[in-house]
Amino acid sequence: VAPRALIAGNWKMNMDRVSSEVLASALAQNVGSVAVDLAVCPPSVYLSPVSVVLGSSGVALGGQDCHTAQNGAHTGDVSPEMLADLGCTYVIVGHSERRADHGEDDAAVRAKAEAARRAGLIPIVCVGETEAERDAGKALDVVESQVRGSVPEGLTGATLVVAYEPVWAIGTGRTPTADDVAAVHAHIRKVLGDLCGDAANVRLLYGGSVKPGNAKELMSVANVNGALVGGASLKAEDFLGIAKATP
Ligand code: G2H
Repeated sequence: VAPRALIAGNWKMNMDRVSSEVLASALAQNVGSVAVDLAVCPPSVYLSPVSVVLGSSGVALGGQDCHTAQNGAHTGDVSPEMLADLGCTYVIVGHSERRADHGEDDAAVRAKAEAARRAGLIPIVCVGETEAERDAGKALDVVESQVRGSVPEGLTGATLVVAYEPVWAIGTGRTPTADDVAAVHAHIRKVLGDLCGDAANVRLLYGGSVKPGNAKELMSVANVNGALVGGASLKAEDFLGIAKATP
């Protein structure tokens, strides 16, 4: 049996306080109409108001990044314990925008994933090849090396989510073919077999230009257990449309 799908919204650096609350409220009111798990990852400054609006609706909350330390002299950073304190269940680590903008390598991402577990959070570990790497026929090798370098050993389906996000598909409107996604996800599942006791239960999300119009095809691919959604997570109708298209 495949794990229950997770549709997670990565709001990135978008929204303001009021629009965050309006969006969260719409999701909280409609979560009962979808048969998948929903999560939203707002900017850290809006976690608290969004948490209040989500309440006990069942829509989960996540951070977009975390530091490795619990506290200390780290100006501007947020610890996983702080995210947990605000009611987060998840934290995204190693998003390609973090890897590119903040020089995070696999070792840094892995340390963040370990810190997330220390705080009781479920890390959503992101991996994905660049366009040049895909064109060179290296997509599977690159993704395998990112998974081996970024995913701590010993996690389980209950404590780990992995998101495959081809860098060239992020925010571009371009997506890989279903066959390409199937090949990468099958490979990630196989590699996780070396790292996790129950790799079959780890949710593998696809991310990169997921929209209501392509969700059915992408979410029906073998070994795809949900989506990490950026742009289309900013409108309740689109986000719920993706959730409804997910088996
Ligand atoms: C990929 C995705 C969300 P978008 O980064 O993580 O963003 O759906 O806008 O391509």
